[in-house]
Amino acid sequence: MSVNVRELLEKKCCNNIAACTDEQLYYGLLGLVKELAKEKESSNGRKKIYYISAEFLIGKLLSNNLINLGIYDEVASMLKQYGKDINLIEQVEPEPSLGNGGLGRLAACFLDSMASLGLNGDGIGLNYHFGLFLQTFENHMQKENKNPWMEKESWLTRTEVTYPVQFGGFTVQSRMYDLDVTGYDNRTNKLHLFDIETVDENLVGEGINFNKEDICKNLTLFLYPDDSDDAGRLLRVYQQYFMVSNAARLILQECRAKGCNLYDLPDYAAIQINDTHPSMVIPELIRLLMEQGIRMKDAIDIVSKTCAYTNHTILAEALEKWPVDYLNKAVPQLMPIIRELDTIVKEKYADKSVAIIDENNRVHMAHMDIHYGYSVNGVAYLHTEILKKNELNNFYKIYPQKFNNKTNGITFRRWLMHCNKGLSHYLDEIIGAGWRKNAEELEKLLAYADDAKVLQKLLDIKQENKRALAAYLKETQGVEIDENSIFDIQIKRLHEYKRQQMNALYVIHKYLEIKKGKKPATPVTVIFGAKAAPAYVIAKDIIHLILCLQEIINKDPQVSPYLKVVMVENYNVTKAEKLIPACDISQQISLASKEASGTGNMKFMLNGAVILGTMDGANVEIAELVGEENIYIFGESSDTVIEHYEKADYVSKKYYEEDEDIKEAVDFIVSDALLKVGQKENLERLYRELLNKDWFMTLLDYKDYAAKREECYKDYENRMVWAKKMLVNTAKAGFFSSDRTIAEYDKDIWKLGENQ
Ligand code: 26V
Repeated sequence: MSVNVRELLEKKCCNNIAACTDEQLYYGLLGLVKELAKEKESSNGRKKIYYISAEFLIGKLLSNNLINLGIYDEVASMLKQYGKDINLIEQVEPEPSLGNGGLGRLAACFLDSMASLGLNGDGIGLNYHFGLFLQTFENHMQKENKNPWMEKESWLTRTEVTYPVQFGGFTVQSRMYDLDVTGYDNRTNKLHLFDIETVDENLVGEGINFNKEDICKNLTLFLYPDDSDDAGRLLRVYQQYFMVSNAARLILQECRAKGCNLYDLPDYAAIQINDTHPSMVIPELIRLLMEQGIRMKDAIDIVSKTCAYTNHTILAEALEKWPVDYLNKAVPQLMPIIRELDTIVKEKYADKSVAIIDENNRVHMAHMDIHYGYSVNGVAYLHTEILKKNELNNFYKIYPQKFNNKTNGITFRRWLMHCNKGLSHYLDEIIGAGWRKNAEELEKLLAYADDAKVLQKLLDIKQENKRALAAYLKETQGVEIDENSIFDIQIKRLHEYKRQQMNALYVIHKYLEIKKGKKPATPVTVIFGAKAAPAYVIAKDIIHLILCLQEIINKDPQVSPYLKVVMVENYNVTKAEKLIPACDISQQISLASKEASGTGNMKFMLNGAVILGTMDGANVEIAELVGEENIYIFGESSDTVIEHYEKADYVSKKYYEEDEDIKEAVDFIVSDALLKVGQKENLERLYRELLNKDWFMTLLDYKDYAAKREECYKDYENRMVWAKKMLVNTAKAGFFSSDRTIAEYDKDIWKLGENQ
């Protein structure tokens, strides 16, 4: 890079870097990055991909941008000369938590890969003033607080793009804000976030409560507002329409400017609908095309060749179905179009399961996407197969050619180069830096699988990362953990299907075992990080259980030298970046068939952690790649699980009654020891849930899980054998680069190359 970053930064920092505070330097660097990013903007390419998503969980941007612009090392060492530490400067940046979990983080990784591959592709979403709630723990319970991230000066750039957006009975005026998406040694794309100027942050009262009805003041206030009541759900409809109406207008405007006559829209734009949240873009585009004088039939045809849909879950409760009443109230102009789309489907197909509007007057958003989009993709091999064979089988029979798989991926810029500099530099040393551009080159590492020196170095790097995590947890949460213990980690959203409760049952078992005198060869630190949706009662009960266990176990002098439990407060992208490189064992223990893909699993393997997991989501592909000696697989298969659901023959109580260990662990939830620190109501509810329902079959897999976990711990004792597993995991992670995923999306779905 030829720019003189020192000069540029000095210009932004009054010529005196040494005298600047970390805060001043952060803002100086922010300005510098914006300037450099601008030079790489490009108007190349007729066709553009528009990735519309209600969530972009981008995380902090400074380091990522410096890495992608190729000046991270230069900036870090220059600052060091002035006695400044880039790590401290990074801490000044607030994290934009504009997503819930996997889906939002995937969208952020995809934007990074599009720009890094030089694809003409922008993201479109909403400019939430408060991201996913900030989590604190009080009395061993989760508390939600607002999570601001915007500052007067930020990565956002206000644009002059603004549209009137009409709702039933009133209109709002939008404004577009842009974030630069810097590609790794490549072009700069944009993330367009729409907002309104009338948002009132003072609407927020205690915690995250606010008046859900005042749309002009609350429209872009919160990410994914609580939808446990009608007002919350309706607000989501307003948000979704606002997002897609702006998106549709922007897309049409950009295409027209490039000479598109609207009939040839598919030659200028591909629109990826990320889950069903942006689905209303289909009727909205049809409506806007008709406003331009295009006949409905033609408008439908144009839009059907432009939009493609990605499914991220098979959980029925997560597949959006909006009541017609809601849509009539919020977006009455769309209902005639949706009705017509539904009529066309009903005239063609008698099968009620493929209708858009069902007998209860609910609009199935995914059904609209599948009928009126040209591609439907799942996010891992197993997931796509389940969609085809089970969940969406009736659609697959109609449109087999639309269905395709795109196994998820992660950006190695953030999830290795940024978060694990020790490993990154060592990889450069032994296999060269080619992996930074071509992830498959990580396979070169396999040549060192039996090289004791390399294996020892991998262990040393891991140890260093564990030390750094221990120091961070001490500083931020005041907990002390043993850096020489096994770091056994489960970090992800809290959901029963992900089965944090199964992990907790094992912790109970281990605790009771140690109390009885059976000590592990190496101490174990079990780390959790998870936010529960504010209205998800059982998920919050599981957090309560884990926090109570943390209290009891860590304070028990007999046990705590051998077992510790840590629930990381406010788990987010920044914390993931510290936890993942320090992990020995990664828990990926969802009930088979339920986790569409998972992307944490990929981040962990890349950083040399070994997975303990079920044959679910992308674990299936990971297992295939690393081989059975480098992953710990347990539990029933997805076929068996699906059969249990079909026959409704799973009875958790049977497992409880027939197994002493299970009974002992489950009973402990309502034992005197726990009731002394925890809340009776929460613990008893969770106990009853496990015994009488256990919808995600925790007890079905528990025994196999506990046995595999023991095997894992035993194998860890032979450190060289373990290090080889670490090496193979890193070496085989290349397939899970989001550059590969995005190249596949482009080749099979977007086809930008053919349309330039
Ligand atoms: C949404 C909801 C909303 C209502 C309450 C329950 C519930 C449960 C799950 C969801 C799923 C949201 C969509 C999502 O984040 N899916 C994740 O997408 C990732 C990227 O494709 C994938 O790796 C994860 O397996 C999948 O869960």
